[in-house]
Amino acid sequence: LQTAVLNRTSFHFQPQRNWLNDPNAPMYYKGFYHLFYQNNPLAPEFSRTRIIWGHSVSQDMVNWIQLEPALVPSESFDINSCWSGSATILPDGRPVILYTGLDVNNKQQVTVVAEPKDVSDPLLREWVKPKYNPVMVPPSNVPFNCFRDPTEAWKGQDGKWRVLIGAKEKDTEKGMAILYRSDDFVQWTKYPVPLLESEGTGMWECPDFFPVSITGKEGVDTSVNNASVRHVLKASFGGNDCYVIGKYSSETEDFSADYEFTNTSADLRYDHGTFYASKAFFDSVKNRRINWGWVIETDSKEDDFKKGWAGLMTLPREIWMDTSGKKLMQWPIEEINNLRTKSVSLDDCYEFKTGSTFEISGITAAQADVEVTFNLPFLENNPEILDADQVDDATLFDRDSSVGCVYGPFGLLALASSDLSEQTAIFFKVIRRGNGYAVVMCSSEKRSSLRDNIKKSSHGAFLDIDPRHEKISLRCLIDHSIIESYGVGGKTVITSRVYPKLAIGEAAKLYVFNDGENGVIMTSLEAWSMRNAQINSNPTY
Ligand code: DQQ
Repeated sequence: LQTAVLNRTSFHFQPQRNWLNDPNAPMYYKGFYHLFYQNNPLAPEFSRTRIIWGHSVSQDMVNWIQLEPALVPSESFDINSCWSGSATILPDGRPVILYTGLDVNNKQQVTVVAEPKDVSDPLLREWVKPKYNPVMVPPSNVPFNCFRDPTEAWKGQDGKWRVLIGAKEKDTEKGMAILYRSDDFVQWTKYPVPLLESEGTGMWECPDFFPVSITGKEGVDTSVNNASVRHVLKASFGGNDCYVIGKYSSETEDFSADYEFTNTSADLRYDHGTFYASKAFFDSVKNRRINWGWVIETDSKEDDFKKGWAGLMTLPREIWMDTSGKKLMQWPIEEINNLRTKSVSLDDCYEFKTGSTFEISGITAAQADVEVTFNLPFLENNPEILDADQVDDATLFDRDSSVGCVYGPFGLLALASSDLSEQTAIFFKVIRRGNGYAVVMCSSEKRSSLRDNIKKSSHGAFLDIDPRHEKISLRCLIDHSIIESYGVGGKTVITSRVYPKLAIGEAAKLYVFNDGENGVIMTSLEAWSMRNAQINSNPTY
């Protein structure tokens, strides 16, 4: 039991107890950031019939105050659960929520509107469900239980509202985002063709659709559409949050994406680790777009009952377009840095010869933020070495294999015990590809815990950089049972859940390591102990 308690996080969003899944309807309103979430308030497991909307508010998205639940099953259209949805701020400043009700009719999925009871309350404590609900029911080409998760609505050039609903076609595995339009947010008409669809993905959960500026880092309001933006469509399927980028016109209702979803590792992903059902919003206070995802537990149901809680939110991540216009970048919002306290830094260059490990002491390694940069000695192309294409992903992402590696594995060992019998390795490998080099970034949970009944994955992805010209940098946010790793300024992100038995509290250690055949140079390292955030520690109900 003690170990389970020590696996609880200190600066990640979660309710005090019981179950959390998807983030819902993030928004800023009258001085407060609001975050709602899928919640079973009665047990640390998903409920098939009574999911509600938990609700918390914050002024910095770091410290949160829990409020009463915002939406609970109460009417014929949502009596079996209030599932995911989104908020839209209307032009007059009033927020409105669209969510998925599981209705009295065998849990058919319908779309429901909810409005604040009192718009002068900045905390938006009470929500009402007008009598005209539901406002959408599944169309005939979609199964009754594959029609859910309305996006935030946006306004087209003609002034009409648009919204997407995640769906799947009847009798096929074709996933789609169905478009609805409305003049008044009450009467919604289905547009004849989906905004996007892909064969073979299965149901699209929690779609998200928003513009991203191609001229800078600043975010834009969801209804903005002009020559300086491209649109991102995200869908959650196959256990991953995948996205495509393209050009959208509200006049023709055409979204031409650069490529299609394939339901393979070729799809662009927000995060290559444990991460699902994310939702973004435009923060008008700081003109940025921020995204949150749900991180499920990867221990057992029995462990969840021992802990008394299950499910986390990632840190809020700012997202923007990279300079190529083809990929998103992500980075924890700057407010997270306010939790940084005691620090250690190394500015000299250190060479890490093969087989070396070096402890970063002087910080609380179980609750830390660390940034490290590596430089590789001159790389000469050696055609004798295996090409990346000759090495399968399982080998590439394996912490204990250096097959085909010019450099690596090298990186950090987080939440490690002093004998290294427990360690989560966040590492890089450099391999030859054609006339150049490819870099992979991985997070290996393989040796993360001596405990059994825990899923221990090896997550990995290609980092699109040329190691001959760019440094390899890594930022890891370590919080007891979660490690969020950001490669090269946020080009690739991997989230891991781990449940150490020895590497807990003061016993947890942090190391830099190089197991590769060739030495690598660490050019900088800065690490901080992180303070506890106030996360929903107030409730009495
Ligand atoms: N979670 C919700 C659904 C959504 C799924 C139910 C995604 O609305 O499709 O809790 O995790």
